[in-house]
Amino acid sequence: MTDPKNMTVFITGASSGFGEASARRFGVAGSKLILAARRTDRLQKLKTELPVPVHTITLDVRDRSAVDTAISALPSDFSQVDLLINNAGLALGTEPAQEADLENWEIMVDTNIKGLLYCTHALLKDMVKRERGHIINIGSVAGTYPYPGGNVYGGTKAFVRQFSLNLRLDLVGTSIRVTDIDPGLAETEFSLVRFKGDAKKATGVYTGTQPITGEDMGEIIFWISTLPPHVNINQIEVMPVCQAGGGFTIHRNPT
Ligand code: NDP
Ligand code: 8X3
Repeated sequence: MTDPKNMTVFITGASSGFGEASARRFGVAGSKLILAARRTDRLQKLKTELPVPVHTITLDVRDRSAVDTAISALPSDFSQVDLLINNAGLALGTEPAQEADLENWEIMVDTNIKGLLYCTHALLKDMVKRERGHIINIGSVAGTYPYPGGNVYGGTKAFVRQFSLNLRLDLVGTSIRVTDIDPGLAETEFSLVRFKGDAKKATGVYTGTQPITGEDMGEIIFWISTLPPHVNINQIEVMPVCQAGGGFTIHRNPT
């Protein structure tokens, strides 16, 4: 087992949902934590609740120079990152493409794709140099199964999956591990963000279901990263029992 007590874990999007739950899971296990997100107050509060050394970074992962600066300015006792959890991400809207807001598309691309790349690029070289590291990318089932209105969000998550597999290939011959996790329906602040604060619409997504929780994801991420160092989980798809992969849609003309 990879000992969590000897790990420095960098989590993007640690202010809620999967990221926050992962911080709590690794915190209980004794890992040193670097927690990044835009909402400083959330990170500060979380820090006070965790029993381990925590370095917080107010960071918008879309800002390439801010990512580079934050990583090069890590305090020396946090500078050797063993696990990067590229979790910061979002969906905006469910409109069909022909009605979608281009601004929403750009934000999703900039966050889910470019933000993930900036963080990866900033940390990867040092991991390779130290022959120690693991990058866990949070994709989505939306990257595999199309659904109405999933257009660009699904596209960004397909990128995450394929980039992870390609990254893994480039890193063969090093000790660095790469994992893509593709969750399905999970109740976090995800839908509230997607529907721009419309709580009724967001709650409706989960009505009558038992979705995955942040804690479920924290446990899965913790398991993957604490397996023996020679074991790499390449990709994992997780759905709640109430969900399954989609089928085809056929539009029929009235007869
Ligand atoms: P939440 O909305 O609860 O959490 C998203 C996190 O991402 C927040 O901490 C938010 O922090 C952070 N974030 C968003 N934009 C940025 C940014 N530009 N810079 C830095 N941080 C940012 O949702 P989840 O926990 O569910 O989402 C986590 C990941 O899981 C996302 O990548 C999402 O796409 C993916 N996912 C979610 C599923 C779900 O159904 N919930 C299913 C499959 C995948 P802040 O706003 O403070 O910056
Ligand atoms: C989130 C899963 O199906 O709501 O990535 O898009 S879904």
